[in-house]
Amino acid sequence: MLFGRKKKNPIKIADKGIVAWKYATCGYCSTGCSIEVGLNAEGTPVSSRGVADADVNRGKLCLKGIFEHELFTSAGRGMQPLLRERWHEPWQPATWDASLDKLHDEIRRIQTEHGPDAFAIISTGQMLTEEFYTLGKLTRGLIGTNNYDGNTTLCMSSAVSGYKRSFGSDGPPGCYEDFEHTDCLIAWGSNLPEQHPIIYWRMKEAQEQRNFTLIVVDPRVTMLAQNAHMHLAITPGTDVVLMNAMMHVIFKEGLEDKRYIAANTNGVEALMAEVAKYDPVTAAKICGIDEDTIRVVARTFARPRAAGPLQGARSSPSGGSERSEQGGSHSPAAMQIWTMGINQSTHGSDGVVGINNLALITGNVGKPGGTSLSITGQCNAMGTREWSSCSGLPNYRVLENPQHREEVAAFWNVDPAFFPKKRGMLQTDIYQAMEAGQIKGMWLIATNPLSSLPNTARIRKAMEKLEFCCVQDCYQDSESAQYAHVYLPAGTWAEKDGVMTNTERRVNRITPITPPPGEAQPDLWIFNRVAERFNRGAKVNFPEKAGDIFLEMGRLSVGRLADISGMNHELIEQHRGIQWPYSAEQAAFDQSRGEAPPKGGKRLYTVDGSFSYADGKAKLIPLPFIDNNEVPDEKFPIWLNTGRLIEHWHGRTKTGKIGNNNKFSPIPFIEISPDLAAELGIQRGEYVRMVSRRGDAVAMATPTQRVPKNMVFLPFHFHDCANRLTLGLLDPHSRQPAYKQSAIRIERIEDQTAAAKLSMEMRKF
Ligand SMILES: Nc1nc2c(c(=O)[nH]1)N[C@H]1C(S)=C(S)[C@@H](COP(=O)(O)OP(=O)(O)OC[C@H]3O[C@@H](n4cnc5c(=O)[nH]c(N)nc54)[C@H](O)[C@@H]3O)O[C@H]1N2
Ligand SMILES: Nc1nc2c(c(=O)[nH]1)N[C@H]1C(S)=C(S)[C@@H](COP(=O)(O)OP(=O)(O)OC[C@H]3O[C@@H](n4cnc5c(=O)[nH]c(N)nc54)[C@H](O)[C@@H]3O)O[C@H]1N2
Ligand code: SF4
Ligand SMILES: [Mo]
Repeated sequence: MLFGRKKKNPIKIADKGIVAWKYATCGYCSTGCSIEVGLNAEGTPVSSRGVADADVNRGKLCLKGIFEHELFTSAGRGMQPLLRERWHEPWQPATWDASLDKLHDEIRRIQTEHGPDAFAIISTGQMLTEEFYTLGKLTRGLIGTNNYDGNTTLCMSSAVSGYKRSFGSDGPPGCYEDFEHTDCLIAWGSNLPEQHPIIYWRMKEAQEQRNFTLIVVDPRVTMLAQNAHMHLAITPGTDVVLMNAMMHVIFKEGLEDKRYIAANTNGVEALMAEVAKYDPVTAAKICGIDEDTIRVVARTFARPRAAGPLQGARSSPSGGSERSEQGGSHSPAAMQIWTMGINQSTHGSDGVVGINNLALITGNVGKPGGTSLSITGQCNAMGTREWSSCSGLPNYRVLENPQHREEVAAFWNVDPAFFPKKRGMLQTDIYQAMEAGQIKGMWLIATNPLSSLPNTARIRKAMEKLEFCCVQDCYQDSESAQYAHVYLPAGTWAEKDGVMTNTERRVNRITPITPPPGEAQPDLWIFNRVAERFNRGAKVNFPEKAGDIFLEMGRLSVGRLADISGMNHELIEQHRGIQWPYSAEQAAFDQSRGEAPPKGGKRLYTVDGSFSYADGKAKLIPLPFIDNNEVPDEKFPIWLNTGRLIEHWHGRTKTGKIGNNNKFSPIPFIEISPDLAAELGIQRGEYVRMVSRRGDAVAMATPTQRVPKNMVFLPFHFHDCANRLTLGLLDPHSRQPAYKQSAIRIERIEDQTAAAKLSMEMRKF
């Protein structure tokens, strides 16, 4: 007998008439989920699903991945190249030839008139790796500007800089499987359930099995904090103080791993001398975490099993010894992950070094469950770090090293003297140079600084000053295109062919599922056409096919940290991604064993003395703390914390047009404490005005206990909103902006109708 809904109104899953599924990797976040897109008989993409036998996501997707196929036909896509003489004039449709000639001619004109570095190229973490490599070859090998950088300066540059300072090279040493081996996880400034939902799911599954201790450091009660054994609501921007105090306790109580420190590190004496100043009593006054909590967290991290499960924790159902992958027993392991709460700070690079210090002094690098794992942001922020040449030359080679310059010049057939001898400006510095009139032209590729850089008013002024700007974006309505003289319509995601690298160094494949709309072209095609214009005489080789470019990159990677010489497009797709390093030698060995899946590199630095510094040792670096942030005061008494929501992606050029994403938060809002709202006379659902020293913005008030009384949280996804307010002081090492620490005041708005109208304008789409 049928009951209820089954009988009355059974749910029917619409038959979309899918005849084929095609393979890709999700193009939003760096989790790197394997996706299949379903095509109907007409070849139209109509559905997306997770790939069951992919190790990363095991069949799952989050709500961005599930609707990703809707991008192909979403509103605002660029269909043809556009040209205009001045940025405030109307656009004129143009041919590809005319647009690309214009780009070439303006680059050369500006370089001739003002010097080679007066033209800047800004790239992204959201293209495919073969595209990054090709753009790098074009920029470093033919165009020759040293002011070439990417939006990763807004995102991962603190992690990159911190890894380089500690370990001698960039490259996250851990993997998702570490959750299955760890005894303690500290998450610093990372809202995993919303920003990396499938990594969160992997972590949660592992935690349900073994109930390791989870400690979350975040000024907000995020969903991750709600799930933690301990939530440390830190004073914004002071994580380094907490880290120093934890190290103080670890050394004082003799909890450090002396053998590991002796075999693998330099600098322990200087570190001990510095952290001696950060006793928990003194530190507590700065970072807002009480002294007892500091001690418990330090002990739990250094001795995760001796400390036993924290309050509320169930005892671990499985013992310890079987956790070693090799089958033998291994010591308790503790790991740390972090994201923008650390990187986006004036102490971003130091925060990363502090995390690495904690990992090194307790011997928690390169072992199962013991790692210091930066959770990457954009889908291919890793690919750009490895291959774009933004910060140097391919595969973590640096411009400062003459041997690296020689190697790459010989490989590309260019003159090594053409390469600069040191890295040029980073993106944030490039904007300041634009303001100062040193940079006259710009090519923006897959990034939207007018929405994403701090202090929009200043960015506008800088963009208005440009003699020439080219925007290459899959959407014509990106805010930055307002200031462009040339607009190049690009394909996106699975309209293109190539690979991306995820947070755990897994290289995964995207196959071209559908062509770009109208006359739009894949970014790779655009770079190759630009290259033809600079490569008279075809001196440098630019292969057309992504698969061939990948093999070329493989040859350039032999013996390097990110060795991919054992991979090719087919093998990658077949195994749903392979982690680097994976050398040709390893591939030959794997092949000789028959069908076994490739043994890519799960972890880095797994044996003593294998760090990238010349002596194989990592550096322990003292971190004195100077508070240079903008902090709340009488005039601007509230912290402005900015970040993200699960349903939206950055400036919403994509998710703002997908109904099933946009409906969850179509207008800007703030999380505000009910007590603060009451004090200001603000009701739930009313619009408020936020004022900083830079500007003002309007958002709807949603009272919630998630934020302390002296802080509001504002998602930065909305047009002309969060970054009108942010200051974005730069980290001295990474030049990354402190997006999460600005001071504002909040004002009640009398005329709610006018405010609602303004807020609708901010939704833009
Ligand atoms: N849905 C969705 N997912 C995304 C993205 C997206 O736009 N949408 N973007 C991707 C990208 S590029 C990135 S970089 C990642 C970002 O991923 P996350 O960094 O996890 O996300 P955010 O919301 O920027 O910030 C994380 C947390 O940092 C906290 N925080 C603020 N100040 C401090 C501080 O001083 N100390 C500490 N410890 N924490 C602090 C905030 O309260 C916030 O909860 O997400 C990626 N995933
Ligand atoms: N206040 C505040 N500001 C922030 C942050 C914060 O936490 N708070 N976070 C910062 C961080 S971590 C990041 S990563 C940045 C992100 O900053 P942006 O890079 O500016 O953000 P997106 O909106 O993702 O911009 C990507 C652009 O590329 C286009 N695009 C997408 N795919 C393709 C493609 O395949 N080809 C081409 N040619 N175009 C494509 C999109 O339409 C979009 O216009 O924002 C930063 N800004
Ligand atoms: S978790 Fe990230 S990679 Fe996976 S489906 Fe969601 S947005 Fe895509
Ligand atoms: Mo990011």
